[in-house]
Amino acid sequence: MIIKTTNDIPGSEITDPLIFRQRRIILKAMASMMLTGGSLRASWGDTPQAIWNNLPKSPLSGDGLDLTPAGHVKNYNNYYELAFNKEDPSGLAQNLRIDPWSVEIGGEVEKPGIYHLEDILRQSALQEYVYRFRCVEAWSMVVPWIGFALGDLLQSVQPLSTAKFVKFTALYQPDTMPKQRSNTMLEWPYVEGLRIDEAMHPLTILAVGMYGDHLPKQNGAPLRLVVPWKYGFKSIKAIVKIELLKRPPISSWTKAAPNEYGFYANVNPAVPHPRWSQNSERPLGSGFFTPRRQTELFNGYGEQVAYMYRDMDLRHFF
Ligand SMILES: Nc1nc2c(c(=O)[nH]1)N[C@H]1C(S)=C(S)[C@@H](COP(=O)(O)O)O[C@H]1N2
Ligand SMILES: [Mo]
Repeated sequence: MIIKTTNDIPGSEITDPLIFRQRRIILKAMASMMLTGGSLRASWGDTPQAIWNNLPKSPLSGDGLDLTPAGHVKNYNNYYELAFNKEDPSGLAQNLRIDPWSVEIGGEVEKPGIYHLEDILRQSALQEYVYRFRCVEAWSMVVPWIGFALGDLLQSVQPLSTAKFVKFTALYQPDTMPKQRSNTMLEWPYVEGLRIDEAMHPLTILAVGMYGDHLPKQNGAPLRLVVPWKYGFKSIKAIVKIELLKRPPISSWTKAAPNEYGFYANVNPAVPHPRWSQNSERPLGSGFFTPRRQTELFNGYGEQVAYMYRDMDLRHFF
């Protein structure tokens, strides 16, 4: 797969016509909102519902995947800033303040800055991406995310040749996040990282929605990472900062338990977690008698991503 890395190709030349058309729809809607909405600055949260319902489906979406019922995805969450239990974040997350939202982008880039989410969205080609998602705890789901390629955002700030890794930092808001307030569970804020080629890979997206609507707060609103071939903890929620770095960042989970949660965290059924097998998984919403699903290497995305790891020993690189 060829990944464009040059900065000198104008966006219009590399943008597929469908995406271009859809970008115009959003621009038009944003413009009319600013004229009629009464507020001077359109907030990203005001994006009309019609836009979310009619997005083009990314060709990267898996064929014939059975979507996990939305209710399961919205009510069974890992959000350790909020709670240890998976049933609690859907309620607790409603206290988070997420609008207005901006993302600080810096480090080894030509154009560092603080970017408002509405400006990021205005220049982004939103699409629906249907991906499998596999938590390291051996449950899994299939989610129709709405988002855009992280690589497009990174290209727009013009990475320097010294940018080898990307560090992501999540929201720190202790007055609304109980585990940050009590300073327990992990070191806060939540931090994750990718190698630059992983971050630029077309499968890697920033999601702002799912199931034809805005992202629920408990699923990482307003902006979260989705890296479908890696264990779920890499897909950091509520991103406030993106830094391009020369050296690998240390993620929160690696810091907490380096022998259990490595930097790469590529899904691999042959490498057990020290405390459980990764050989199979429980699809969310499946009945008691439904057989577990066999976990796939790179969560089934090997054809697209295996080339990035061809020099690594797959038995040990977790
Ligand atoms: N900020 C933040 N991001 C996070 C987490 C978290 O605790 N905090 N949990 C991770 C884990 S372990 C998983 S499996 C997924 C769960 O995403 P979901 O709740 O949307 O299913 O979010 C990931 N991103
Ligand atoms: Mo997870």
